[in-house]
Amino acid sequence: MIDLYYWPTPNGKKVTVLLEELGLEYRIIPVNISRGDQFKDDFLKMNPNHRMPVMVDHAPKGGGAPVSVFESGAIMMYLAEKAGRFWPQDVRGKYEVTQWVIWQMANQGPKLGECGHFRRLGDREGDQSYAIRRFTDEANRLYGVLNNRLYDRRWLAGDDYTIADMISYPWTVNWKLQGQDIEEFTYFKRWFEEISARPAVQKGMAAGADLSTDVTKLPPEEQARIRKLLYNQRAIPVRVA
Ligand SMILES: N[C@@H](CCC(=O)N[C@@H](CS)C(=O)NCC(=O)O)C(=O)O
Repeated sequence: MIDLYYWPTPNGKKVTVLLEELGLEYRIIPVNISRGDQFKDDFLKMNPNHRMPVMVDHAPKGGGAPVSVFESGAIMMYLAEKAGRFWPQDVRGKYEVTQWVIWQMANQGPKLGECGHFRRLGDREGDQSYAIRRFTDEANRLYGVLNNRLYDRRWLAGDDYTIADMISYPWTVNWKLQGQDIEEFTYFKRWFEEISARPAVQKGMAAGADLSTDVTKLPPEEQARIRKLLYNQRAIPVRVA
């Protein structure tokens, strides 16, 4: 059985999409990041970076103690390798996919995350026009990278649908909120629509939908509490035994 420590955000949904595509049985353990579950001692033991998702496989290949993995990209590699699907293991195929998984983790996820952050912030922290322009342009550049890649191939790694596509998809669902126009990116749009139509993707994207709340509908004091918890985080002091 796979335990997935999860909250319904794009980084979590990458993993539920893959789990649904693989048809693996899994159990969602909610990590309410607006309540600070990511800072609890038991969670920090699994992920010192205090971020969800984390996966624990209680039946790893070869047996033995459960295997715990953090970072969505590493989790997806683990699951695809275990299942022997969506990540070829011959040297060319493997790195064709791996480079896009790393691209997503190092570029698309972090930059689109900042783009959303500054576009949502409003004027609470003063003038954000430079940051908004910087990250909206960066988002545009990244959609261009996908569009160019998909101009002459169906999927990011070529003919086959892989974890490279699954990991890059959830962050693109909010293209409008990231200040982008999907019509500018014909080849990306074709890929986006093809993935969106997959039943397993729809199921994975809906996982834990009952957990999420629309923060903008919460009372102002509650919104301020959540901002205080999530924004401007600094180092956690060492827990001395
Ligand atoms: N690179 C990490 C990023 C994970 C991440 O940023 N998770 C966010 C939610 S999308 C989180 O747990 N945030 C908690 C916080 O900001 O305190 C991954 O892909 O797993």
